[in-house]
Amino acid sequence: MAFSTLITEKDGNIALIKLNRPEAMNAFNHQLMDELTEAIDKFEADPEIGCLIITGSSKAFAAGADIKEMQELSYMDAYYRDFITSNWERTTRCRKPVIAAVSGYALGGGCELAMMCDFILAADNAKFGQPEITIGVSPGAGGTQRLTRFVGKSKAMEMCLTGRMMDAKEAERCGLVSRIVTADNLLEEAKSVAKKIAGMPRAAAMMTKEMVNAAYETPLSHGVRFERRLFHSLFGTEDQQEGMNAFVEKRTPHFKNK
Ligand code: DAK
Repeated sequence: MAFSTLITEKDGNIALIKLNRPEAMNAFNHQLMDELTEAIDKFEADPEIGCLIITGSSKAFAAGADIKEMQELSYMDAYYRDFITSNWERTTRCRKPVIAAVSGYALGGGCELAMMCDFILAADNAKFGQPEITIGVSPGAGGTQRLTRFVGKSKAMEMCLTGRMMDAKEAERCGLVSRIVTADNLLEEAKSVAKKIAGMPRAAAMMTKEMVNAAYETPLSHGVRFERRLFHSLFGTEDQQEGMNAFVEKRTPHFKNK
């Protein structure tokens, strides 16, 4: 599939989606968002793929929505056209695990996209921020909500009200990213983690993703009950039998994603 704002690659059972608008620090225009949606559709439907990675360049994961595209927008345009809403949350609807591999700037919509992924691996040069207020608006793709859930009210409020950027160390300390690797190693490490996830029994991986995500959207007692229901259902899979048999027989399991 040929895209003009993305480079995609299939590597065995994992897929890599690289945002590619170097002239604009990977800022999201309509075309990029449409292509990202199409790429996720394609990889989600591909039965070989068990995990996706979204990444950018070494300089920028993404500097947010394209300000030059937004510049002339009136309220009526934004409202009636449902400005960049139709395809914005595709990442959150992907049922397969998605890793954000962030190097350089992840600002505004870039930070929001990274937070829509299941976890963020950060390069040591990563910088996260919600600077929308400095151009007269506010986060619009979940930044005030997701950042607050990741890092707590005080830090989220400060970042959204001042536009201050957070470096990788601070992001790791406050739980925004799962861990930091050197910029040179980012892609290699992201691929290795993605391969590990893609090698897990598929249903268990997809259901585990659903369970963790439920923690953000339900009271604890509902989340625990939801977890239990899915946990029980995994006993209906061949991979559960294989995994447990292999453990008892002291051999490597051979999962069939069934
Ligand atoms: N949009 C368009 N072009 C951008 C851009 C952006 N967000 N960020 C950078 N560029 C362009 C620059 O204009 C420049 O282009 P030329 O001048 O060369 O033509 C080129 O990329 C290189 O940028 P700089 O020269 O500025 O490079 P520096 O290294 O000096 O600085 C920077 C890098 C990332 C710190 C700086 O470019 C910067 O501050 N960029 C803007 C960051 C920002 O304010 N981001 C927030 C944008 S608002 C929604 C969904 C999403 C959103 C809203 C709603 N819905 C679902 C409703 C999201 C909104 C936003 O993200």
